[in-house]
Amino acid sequence: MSDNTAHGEPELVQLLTPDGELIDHPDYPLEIGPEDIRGLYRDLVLVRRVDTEAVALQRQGELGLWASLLGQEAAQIGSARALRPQDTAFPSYREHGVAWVRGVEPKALLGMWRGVSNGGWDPAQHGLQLYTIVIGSQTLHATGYAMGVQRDGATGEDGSAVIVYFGDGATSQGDTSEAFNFAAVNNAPVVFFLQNNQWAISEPPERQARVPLYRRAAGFGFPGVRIDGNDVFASLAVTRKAMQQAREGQGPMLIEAFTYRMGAHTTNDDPTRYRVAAELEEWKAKDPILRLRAHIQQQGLGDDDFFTEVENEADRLGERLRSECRSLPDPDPLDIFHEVYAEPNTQLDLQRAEFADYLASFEDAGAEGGR
Ligand SMILES: Cc1ncc(C[n+]2csc(CCOP(=O)(O)OP(=O)(O)O)c2C)c(N)n1
Ligand SMILES: [Mg+2]
Repeated sequence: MSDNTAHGEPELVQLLTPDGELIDHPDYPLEIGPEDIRGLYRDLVLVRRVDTEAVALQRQGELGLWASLLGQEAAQIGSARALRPQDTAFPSYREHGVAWVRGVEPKALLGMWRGVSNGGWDPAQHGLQLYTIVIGSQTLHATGYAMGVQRDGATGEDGSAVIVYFGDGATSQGDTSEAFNFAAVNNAPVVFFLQNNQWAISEPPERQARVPLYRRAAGFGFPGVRIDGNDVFASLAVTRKAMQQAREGQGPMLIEAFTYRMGAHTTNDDPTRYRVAAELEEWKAKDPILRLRAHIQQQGLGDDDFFTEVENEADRLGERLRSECRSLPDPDPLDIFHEVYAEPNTQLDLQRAEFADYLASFEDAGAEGGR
């Protein structure tokens, strides 16, 4: 496959057009039945609802912050549905769709963004590591982990592989380049899943790279491909193949999912300060949910009852999340000390005691009738 079309534009693997039409791709066959297609639609709709509710909860003061995945549902759901239970995923902080597929309860995500938990789920149980805010750092964690998987002899046709999610902005971090190189020279079973959502807060990709990001893999000696990130089928089929190749000892691959962050960077951000409304309108026409809905309707894979049931399920989910979020218990302030080391140690004991005294000083002040 050549790197360029005749017009010099990068190729984009697309299996599902914005109109809902299915296109065959010689390298990435889509092996999926009607039940799974309906399942993908349900995932997309429910995850968008989790996101919408979370943004609203933040606006009502119930969450400290939220990073919206609006627009990136297909990239996340497709790639995560390509994983096997024994695979391990390393997320950034916007991977609510991946968490959903890996069986993490949305209320665990809400707990983290509400500030009442330090993570929220057991990484080993879900095959999903905790969210990482330090941009790009998880690419190194994933590569090291993949090298461990390789050394444990856990790869092979029925074995496991690793996937790491990161953003366009993360490609400007040294960590990401180091991870690419380590993965390449060690032939590590890791898939680099880059969601190019066109923005790193207020920085567009043109200010971060002179070449399309997927081509960077070639310089490190492994394949890179750009996919339509709003196409859940492309995300599924390409990730499946990349994970299988990684398991079978063919080393890393970079998948650049070309998508768009339709919301703000986080609830603290106002994107109208740095991007024009027309851009959003252009991407709305490529909405990942609308195109799968169109496909299902055109192919007669689901009737009105199906769509109504998914909508009703989303309503029930929203209602449940609102009440679960409001009733999340506040942790004991000293709990944080339990989460640092597996074994106790003197330094930490001293710090805990000092912090306990500090907290008690407020109670004393209150008892003395102070402020
Ligand atoms: C090492 C580091 N530097 C800077 C930041 C501040 N920061 C938070 S998000 C962000 C942009 C990340 O953009 P991108 O990788 O495209 O991910 P996106 O938010 O678009 O999903 C930056 C610079 C950080 N969290 N970590
Ligand atoms: Mg980005």
